[in-house]
Amino acid sequence: MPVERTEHHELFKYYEVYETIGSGGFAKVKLGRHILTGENVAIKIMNKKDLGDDLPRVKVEIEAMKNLSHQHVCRLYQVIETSTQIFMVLEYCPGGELFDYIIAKDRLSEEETRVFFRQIVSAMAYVHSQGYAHRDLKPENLLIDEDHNLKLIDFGLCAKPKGGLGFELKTCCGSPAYAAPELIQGKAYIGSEADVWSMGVLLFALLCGYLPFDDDNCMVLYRKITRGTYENPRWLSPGSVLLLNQMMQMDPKRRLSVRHLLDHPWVMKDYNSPVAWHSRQPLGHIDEDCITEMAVNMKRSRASTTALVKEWRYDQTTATYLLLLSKKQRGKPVRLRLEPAVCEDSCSPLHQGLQTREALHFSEDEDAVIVGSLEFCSDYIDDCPWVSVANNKDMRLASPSVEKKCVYSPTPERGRTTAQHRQERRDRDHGQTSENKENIAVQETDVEIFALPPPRTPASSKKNARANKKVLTTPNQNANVNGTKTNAVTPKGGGSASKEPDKKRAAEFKELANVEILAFSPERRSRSLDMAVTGDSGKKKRGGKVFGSLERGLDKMITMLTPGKKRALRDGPRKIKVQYNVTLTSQTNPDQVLNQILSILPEKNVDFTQKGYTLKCRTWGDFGKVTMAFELEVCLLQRPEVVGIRRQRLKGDAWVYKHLVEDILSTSSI
Ligand code: 6BB
Repeated sequence: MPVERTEHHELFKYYEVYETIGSGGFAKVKLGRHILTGENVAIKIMNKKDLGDDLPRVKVEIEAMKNLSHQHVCRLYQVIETSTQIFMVLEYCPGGELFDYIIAKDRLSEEETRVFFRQIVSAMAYVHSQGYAHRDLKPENLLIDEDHNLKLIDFGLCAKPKGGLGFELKTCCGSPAYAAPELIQGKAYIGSEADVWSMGVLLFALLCGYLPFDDDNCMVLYRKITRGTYENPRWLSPGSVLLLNQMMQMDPKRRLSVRHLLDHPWVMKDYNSPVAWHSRQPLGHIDEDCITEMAVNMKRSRASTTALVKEWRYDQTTATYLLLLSKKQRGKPVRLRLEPAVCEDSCSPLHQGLQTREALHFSEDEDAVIVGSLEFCSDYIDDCPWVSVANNKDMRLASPSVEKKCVYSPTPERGRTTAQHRQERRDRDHGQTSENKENIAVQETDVEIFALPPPRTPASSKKNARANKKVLTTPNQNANVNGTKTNAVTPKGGGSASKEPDKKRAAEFKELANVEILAFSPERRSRSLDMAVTGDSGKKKRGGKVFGSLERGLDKMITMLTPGKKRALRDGPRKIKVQYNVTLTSQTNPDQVLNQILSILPEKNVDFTQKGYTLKCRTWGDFGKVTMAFELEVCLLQRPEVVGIRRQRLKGDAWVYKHLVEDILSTSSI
């Protein structure tokens, strides 16, 4: 999706744009930071030409999201439309997809499921109350925010029947595995009833870690759904079995309604209160503190500021108001960055010479990283509250891996060395302003979970932009066993708080560090794999044979290394803290783990490019289309001191990805 500089004018005026965190369909989602509030956002980027017939879907999504404001629905802040692009600026959910959370834990306990499920019921009751059916409910469409609360996303398939939700719909849409039988059969259906079926499938996935109806073959899958029979694994409580049965009723009229779910005994257990589904952020309400701050900043009267906000144009005014409100709700000061005196003119990406192609590159390559204005702000960097703060919690794909990159790429990119990272961190820490500290303090929770990116300084980034360019002009391409182009080991350089009882959940989230060790011990991984295939609890044992063959593989890999490659590996993998998308190994040698994975990928028909310890993996479909894209990064964990593998799905079916990655990691015998 190469994008012209001019097309991003509006975006860069208000946001710093970081790396891609996912893509699907015709959208790419990038991390961003709203310059005026300093708040993180997710930016969904769509190219109108690529959208083609899907353009109406985007319009539907935008219209729906403008009308929805709820604690468990992802908030839309701003829409920027150019002649070729549409940008949706959305609420930031650093916890990623519920899907990844489930697979990281294998499955959730009934208690944890209940916490999430109550939030899902709350969101759906609200969405239905506004006359919408979502029609694409699945764990990939529920994101986890920084307080570990769920946020519903992707309203592209939603419907708002003119006569109300009681009116029938005809379009069959959504993901087949979650689709109600009446949809599959092409019958007219009631949107809210179909949503309840999907919620039943979702509940099953939470409690079991796999789907009730699943098959690679679509027709077989449809038959399973229309038969409506699934197996209840032995660990389900009688209460769970009953609820699932009531939700996955073939006859939509006999299915539970969301209204009945609100105070269902299973849902109420341990809470003794029905689900609170009313919006805590109703659309009409205007917050006076936010208005005051905006009025001061804009040098306008409060009355005219209020009038401007009330237009709800989903422009910079709406975004600033909503993000300020979000700050307030999270206990942060209701403050905007001073402009223009301190650094608007000097630090705004718009004014920072970002016009250079190099600085602005968006590309097909997921790696292309745009880091707002940082490198162009040398004189002001310590004074700009948001510029030097590395509070973007999920920057894993950004600078550290870029520096190690050595793939053929049409895009110029920047890179730095580990030593520079360290120096930059020292510089950053030294020059931190009080506002920086405030920003860091409130994000401590995340620091526990997500690795922070090393900050950038203008000088170092520029220097390395040049250095990295050189690397990119001398790619080292090899062919893998599939005959596809693959880069072998050639790294370069250094290697709204919810009122549901969520405090407890946030603490649990932090404790994931411990849970993970259990969840991803080799035994557990193979159990999960077996479970997915056979439905039993799996007791697969590993023999010494696998280890022997791996050692042979490793030997082969080491022999293949050129001095340059060895140097690259010497700089080592990233050190990160345990997060739930990290699989722990029992090994302490990252190179060994890397080589084990490298030797397995071709066997699994996975094409990859390597950047240091990060493997960017792809699978291809019949028509030369990428069916799946994901990353595997070998990293060092601190507690316990073992090698971990960070996984990140970028594209493709979530469950197919789960099976494939489990397969790779268990075959690698790590
Ligand atoms: C969104 C988001 C909001 O992402 C690929 C698709 C909001 C994503 C996020 C994250 C991880 C880290 C930091 C932020 C609205 N629509 C779509 C959105 C879709 C991608 C999610 C990840 N998988 N925050 N984040 F997901």
